[in-house]
Amino acid sequence: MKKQKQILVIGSSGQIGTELVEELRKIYGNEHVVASDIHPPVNNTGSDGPYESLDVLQGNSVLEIVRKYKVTEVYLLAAILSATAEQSVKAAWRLNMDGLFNLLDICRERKIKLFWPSSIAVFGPGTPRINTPQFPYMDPSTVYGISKLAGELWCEYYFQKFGVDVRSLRYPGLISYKSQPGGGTTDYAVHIFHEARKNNKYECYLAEDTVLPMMYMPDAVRATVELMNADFGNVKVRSSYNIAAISFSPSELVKEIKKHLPDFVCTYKPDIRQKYASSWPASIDDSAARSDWHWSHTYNLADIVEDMLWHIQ
Ligand code: NAD
Ligand code: AKB
Repeated sequence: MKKQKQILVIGSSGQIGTELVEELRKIYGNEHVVASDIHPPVNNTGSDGPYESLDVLQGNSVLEIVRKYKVTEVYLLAAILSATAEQSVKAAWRLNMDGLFNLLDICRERKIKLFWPSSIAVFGPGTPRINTPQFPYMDPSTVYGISKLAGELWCEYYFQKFGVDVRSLRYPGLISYKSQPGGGTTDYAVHIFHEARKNNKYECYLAEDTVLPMMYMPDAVRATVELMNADFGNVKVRSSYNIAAISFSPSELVKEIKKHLPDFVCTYKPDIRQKYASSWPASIDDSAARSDWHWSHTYNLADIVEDMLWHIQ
């Protein structure tokens, strides 16, 4: 008989955590998925199972929770995202790196499986922008991207040297309606729906032709669960997998929204986030994920817009 998983999600109150906890509890049962965050969940989400207030930078507290629940699998989501990180460079580096080290060491000691997300922010101005390969030249220009690239290398190191079963995805910009995004460059693609519904207008901080890779949250959550459940031998990339769904620009998104809300108006006033976005890929080659563990996305742009507008009333 397979051993029952005991899962710990760290950073569970955020954009991904809110939905990942929900999905993991559906699959494994509420009591087998412990949500944890330094901030309590919004709107009582996640209250259908155990929740622990936890600062990932306090290694001993993490270890205590791991022991208390006999954790076998951790999803480490606590991080500071690209735009916020640039305003608080040292704090971002500390959280994004020390948080990861705490978990890599605990997982090594206790033979725990670890999921740690990377990002398209690992790529930089010198990386090919179209169909960015799995292993291209990488020169991230944000502290967030640098921390993610360093994190990928540490994951690979802990796998090679200590056998830690750590798995990772380079998420593109994620679109969702259940919680607000946490301070990234791609957040416009969520805010725009709320503003469209509320005010029928939006001022976008990226230029209208800035194409970025994006994904709907249900696809991202499914990819995460599928990667974690893939056979050990099929997980051949131990830094982080490219995964992709769709790519679009703000003006293409606006065009799709206008099919539902014809009076919606979007204006453009690029700010510093334009610089980060311009250094990231426009599209991603995720053939390694597709062939190693059979990743494929479900939602295209029209599906996402329809579903987002339906849920945000
Ligand atoms: P988010 O900012 O919405 O959530 C992060 C959560 O971590 C927050 O709830 C926050 O309270 C919590 N947190 C912060 N400091 C903490 C600490 N010291 N201890 C415990 N918890 C703490 O971020 P998200 O969008 O859910 O992203 C989760 C992960 O996925 C991050 O590593 C991020 O870099 C990565 N990622 C996200 C996206 C995206 O578009 N959302 C894209 C690529 C990668
Ligand atoms: C951000 O914009 O910082 C995130 C990401 C792509 O990592 N959404």
